Amino acid sequence: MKITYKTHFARDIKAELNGYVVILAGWVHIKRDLGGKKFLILRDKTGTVQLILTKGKTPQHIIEIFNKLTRESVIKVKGVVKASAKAPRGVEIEPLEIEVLSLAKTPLPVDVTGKVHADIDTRLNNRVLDLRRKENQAIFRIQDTTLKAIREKLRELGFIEVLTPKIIASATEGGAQLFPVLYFGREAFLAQSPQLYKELLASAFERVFEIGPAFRAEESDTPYHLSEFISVDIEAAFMNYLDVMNVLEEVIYHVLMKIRKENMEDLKILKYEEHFPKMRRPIKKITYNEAINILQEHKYPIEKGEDLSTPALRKLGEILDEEFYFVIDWPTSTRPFYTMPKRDNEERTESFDFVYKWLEIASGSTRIHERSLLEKQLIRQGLDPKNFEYFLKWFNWGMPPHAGWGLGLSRLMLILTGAKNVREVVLFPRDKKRLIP
Ligand code: AMO
Repeated sequence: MKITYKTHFARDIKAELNGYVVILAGWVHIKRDLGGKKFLILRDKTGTVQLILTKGKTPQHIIEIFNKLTRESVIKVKGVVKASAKAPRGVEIEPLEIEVLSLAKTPLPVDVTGKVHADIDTRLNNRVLDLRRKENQAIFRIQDTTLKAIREKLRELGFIEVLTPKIIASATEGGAQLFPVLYFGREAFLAQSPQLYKELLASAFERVFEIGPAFRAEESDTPYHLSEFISVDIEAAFMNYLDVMNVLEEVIYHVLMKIRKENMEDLKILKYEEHFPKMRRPIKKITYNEAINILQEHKYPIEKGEDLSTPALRKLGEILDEEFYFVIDWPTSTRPFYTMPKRDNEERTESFDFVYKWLEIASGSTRIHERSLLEKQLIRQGLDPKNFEYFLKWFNWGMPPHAGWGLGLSRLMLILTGAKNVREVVLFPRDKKRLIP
């Protein structure tokens, strides 16, 4: 497609184009003035290319524009491609015209070239500039491949993409982390998860998925929690928790393959290509009881019934020596009301967490599809079935057995990029302290 502002991207400029006139547009990445020769590194979404200005050869008005240019200014350049052994990538541009499209102020609040280190708060305060750094460009290209691969595999497996409301009437994942919303004088909440809607949709479409925001008023300030995150959710009728674990394995395996194929350069930019996750298939499954026994055998202080904290999972991951594993059959008391109890032991559920080394990436379960059992579980958790009537009533008219999972996209991105904090892999993260930018 022909556009007004450029004929080529930086990456397209190769020595073979020697002598051609091209038009480029982008940002002033670096300026270097050596007197007789002046260099400008121009950056666009594909990388950088060098412009060379030579005293006595380059027209004087172009040299004057160069002198006034500041870093991160936006320019359009018409110039001649020159093959040159001395230039980066063996090619440079001799400008014939430079048009300044937007002159940047000085000084810059963060360095885009990556030479000057800034802490994460400074970077997030200046996020739009920070996102121009090549590491961030790599992270969000990997995210793009990830989203594409997830959609591709789920569609191949017969799921359709749906979008559910984010302003809702009641809690699904426990009440404490709800964000209240004043909804025309009534009480409403931001959705913690699409849980109830995806279950209802499974009774209409059998297999659905959603990639959308989830909101949780997270008090805890950790590298793994945000108050708004993107949740990848599936729900499938006529599947149980074992089936949807298989779906998850297929999806994650496909994502890993796709990134290896399409984002090798990005993994190199992030110096992560050697540490990129490897999946042993089928993924190991251990029960919650086995996990507790293993931890106790290794003198880790934990009792049956307790949740597995991050330190407990760290220990477990070390002992198991697996990158990916499932912990299955969790105690009923640790799971939400909609989780199906096991047929032979109602103190345990048909549920799982999907863990990478020690980080929970996803969780899921078989769901209860019988109204009376659902009501019993609501009451058992201290909830009033009356408040869930808008959900429960649909169980009167043909709710199939179903199962599903929810996966935190930002946590998945940590293991796909090597980043250590979910704030690094979210464009504009939201946490207790941060509402802007
Ligand atoms: P759960 O509450 O375990 O399950 O959430 C699913 C996954 O979402 C991610 N996650 C978070 N990511 C970032 N910040 C947070 N505050 C945060 N909270 C959760 C985690 C987690 O594994 N409805 C069920 C899923 C299901 O059974 O289908 C649910 O929401 O990666």
